[in-house]
Amino acid sequence: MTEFLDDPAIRWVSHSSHWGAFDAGVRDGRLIGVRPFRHDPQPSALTGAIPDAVHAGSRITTPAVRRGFLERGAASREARGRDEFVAVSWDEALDLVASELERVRSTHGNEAIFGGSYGWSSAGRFHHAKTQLNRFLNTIGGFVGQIQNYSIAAGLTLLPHLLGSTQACSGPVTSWGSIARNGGLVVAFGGLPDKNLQVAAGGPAEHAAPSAIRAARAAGVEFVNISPLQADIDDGIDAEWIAPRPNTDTALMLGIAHTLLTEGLHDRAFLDRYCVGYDRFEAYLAGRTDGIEKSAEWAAAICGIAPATIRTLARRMAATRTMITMTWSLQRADHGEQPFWMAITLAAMLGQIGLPGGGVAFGHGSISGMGTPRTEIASPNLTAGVNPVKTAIPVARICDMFLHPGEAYDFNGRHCRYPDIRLVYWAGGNPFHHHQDINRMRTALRRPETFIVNESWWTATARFADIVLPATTTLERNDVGACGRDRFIIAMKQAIEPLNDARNDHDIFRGLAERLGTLRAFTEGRSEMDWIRHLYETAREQASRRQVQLPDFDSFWEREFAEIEPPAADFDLFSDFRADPDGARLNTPSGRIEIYSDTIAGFGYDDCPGHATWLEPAEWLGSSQTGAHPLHMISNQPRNRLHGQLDDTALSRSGKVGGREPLLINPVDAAARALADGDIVRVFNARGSVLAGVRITDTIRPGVVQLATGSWYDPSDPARDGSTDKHGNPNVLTIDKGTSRLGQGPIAQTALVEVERAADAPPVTAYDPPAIAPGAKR
Ligand SMILES: Nc1nc2c(c(=O)[nH]1)N[C@H]1C(S)=C(S)[C@@H](COP(=O)(O)OP(=O)(O)OC[C@H]3O[C@@H](n4cnc5c(=O)[nH]c(N)nc54)[C@H](O)[C@@H]3O)O[C@H]1N2
Ligand SMILES: Nc1nc2c(c(=O)[nH]1)N[C@H]1C(S)=C(S)[C@@H](COP(=O)(O)OP(=O)(O)OC[C@H]3O[C@@H](n4cnc5c(=O)[nH]c(N)nc54)[C@H](O)[C@@H]3O)O[C@H]1N2
Ligand SMILES: [Mo]
Repeated sequence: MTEFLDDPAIRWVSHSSHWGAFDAGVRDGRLIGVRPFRHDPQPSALTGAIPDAVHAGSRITTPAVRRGFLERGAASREARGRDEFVAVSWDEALDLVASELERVRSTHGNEAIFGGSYGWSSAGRFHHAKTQLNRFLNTIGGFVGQIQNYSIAAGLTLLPHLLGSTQACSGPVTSWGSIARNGGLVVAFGGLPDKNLQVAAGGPAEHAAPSAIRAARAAGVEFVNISPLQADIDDGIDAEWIAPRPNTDTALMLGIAHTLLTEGLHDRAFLDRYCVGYDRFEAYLAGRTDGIEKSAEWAAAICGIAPATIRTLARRMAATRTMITMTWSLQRADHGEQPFWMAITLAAMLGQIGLPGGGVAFGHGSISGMGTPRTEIASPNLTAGVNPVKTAIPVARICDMFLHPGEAYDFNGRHCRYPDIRLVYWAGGNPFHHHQDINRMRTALRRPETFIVNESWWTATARFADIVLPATTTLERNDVGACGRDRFIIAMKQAIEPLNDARNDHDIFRGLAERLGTLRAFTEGRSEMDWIRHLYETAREQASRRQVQLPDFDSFWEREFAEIEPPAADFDLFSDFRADPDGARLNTPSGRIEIYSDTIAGFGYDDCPGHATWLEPAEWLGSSQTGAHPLHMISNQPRNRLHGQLDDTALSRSGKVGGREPLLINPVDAAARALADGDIVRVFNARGSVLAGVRITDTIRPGVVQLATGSWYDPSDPARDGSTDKHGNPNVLTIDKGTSRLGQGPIAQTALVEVERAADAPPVTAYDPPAIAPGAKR
């Protein structure tokens, strides 16, 4: 990289991304390299992949319409994902989209338009594609949306009932500084994977967590990594590794709680003063309600950890200042509410919630900035406005909605009905990346009459659309980058001209708003730079009301970043509640921590009762289904990408095995199948099959395999549902079901599979753009 840094012909342009801020090096209208933001102590390698992504062959080069849709409209929807595309002009494409929107809203009403459009979009806060789409749709009468997110759907729904807010999982949470100064032990369920700490929505300009974790270790804090994967805590931290069966952490924690109870190590005074419902939980723990004591032996039989290990850990947690931190992944599993509820219950029994460096939190290992909180101010953000349509579905119930219009479902105490969707518009998300059971989704996505996608690359979602509109990448436009968990606001300056025929999402919706007569409401008369200035100045004004001074817009734009001073003090979650439980009561019905929730119990859900409970997941290593599919698949976040973003780059490809996503497998399981490192295997279950490349390692628990998310879905026969994905997208294998009737969250971490050597290994073609026929009228 260094040889070009001094080249005087290179122009360096300030920019940012979900994985960090950087300067983009531009020569002759091309992005040729990046150099990391100078105030970033540990820049992510992901920024280095940006030039590859921007200039990838998989960029969409023209507005395109599926041939069947062009000729026969909605009647051709069965051909979605099978048809060829025809190139059209921007005017033709926008006319067609506008007339489809008009047709659907005048015939069926706005409740037939699905604009939830879940997805991370880009870091720039003005050109945030999903918000631009939602804002535009609001001007034409609204749309059906999605609530919660794929990351922490169950947690976001559960925690307000127990703790009165979502803060314990959305942050800020207890700071690493406090843990270093006051803590003794960090028990990390799901570990603290450094791969995840590269990322935060809107741009982590300062990657502060990895060094803060190392500093806590250097200060003498000890770490326990409770995860099927040893690599979930960096080697340098020297953590003890306890590897339970996946999705059995609730049973493990019950075993720990039982030890605390029988050895009198639980804090009765804390439970009495700060919590409600402990006695009802204790009756369950001790087996008074169901005749089963949740002893260490009972837990061991479920989670596969020796009773002595469970007891030792319980005593150690009680003997020192302990922080229980849990990654979000644990609630992306069947009954994912339970591990979160049980972690809170266990922390309450230890009596350390609200003490410096102790207690419980969710996500220290999930995303940058969770344990390195900054002064709380609002970031620059585009608002979507008011949606006249009040119907929104739990985020991960999209396919149920398409497949079962009008049907009833339960959600967080409410009885709801799925709307009847005719038109789907996606911008800034990739359901073929994020949603479970892709083969089921292929069927579901053929139900609506019209499917429109704005994308920069030919993702599987774009390939499944009727109308595809090519969007610019951030480097092709001006914006402001800001993340609610980071101290820096970054000027994202346009580095290159829009490539090919791409347009900004904002300009796409401007063109549609013009056609539908809502231009003024959509743009409010502002240009791109007017908007960026406006968003920044609004945030600056709000900050100054909280005694945080930011430079004016012109100074910010010239200096290229604005900095919020780091907070002087450590932060401890719930310290105010601990100091004054009456004055700072929680926003729960009791004002206390609800170990037993009357509200949730009152919903009468057998899949989410009134206190933390061990409930068998739909599939797990203790189930009867292990005969045909004996391995539990973990599909966690990828190290070399953000979800599906950046997959078409040398960096992401460098991590693959034989061009496929690596499948981590224990030597015992590999030997039983006569597999060697580097083999291409077929990973399968009743829902589908994918090819992957074998990586044998004893850093994974026997019986568990790991296949990270993000390799672009690449069906060997795109015309047929159920054909093998050649590339290793785990969502071909995952289950499309809600965590429970409470949270209805996605359950990607619950899936059994079998693995065998692949009979043949056709080449990966996911990055090859589809053939596009020239349009007649061009
Ligand atoms: N099996 C399994 N599945 C999972 C998970 C898991 O752990 N396991 N995790 C889940 C989680 S936590 C999440 S958050 C989701 C993530 O799911 P998504 O957020 O849908 O994944 P991304 O790949 O980030 O999709 C963003 C898309 O927006 C496009 N894009 C970027 N910038 C722009 C732009 O300016 N304009 C337009 N129009 N498009 C743009 C990108 O090219 C990309 O295709 O996945 C979920 N799915
Ligand atoms: N590099 C990179 N970083 C990312 C992302 C990315 O795509 N790439 N995505 C970002 C997003 S959108 C999100 S929401 C966060 C998600 O953050 P997380 O949900 O925390 O991320 P994961 O990597 O899915 O899970 C963390 C670890 O939990 C372990 N685990 C899985 N199931 C179980 C279980 O049942 N029990 C136990 N004890 N451990 C289990 C896995 O081994 C896994 O490595 O990550 C963010 N960070
Ligand atoms: Mo996420």
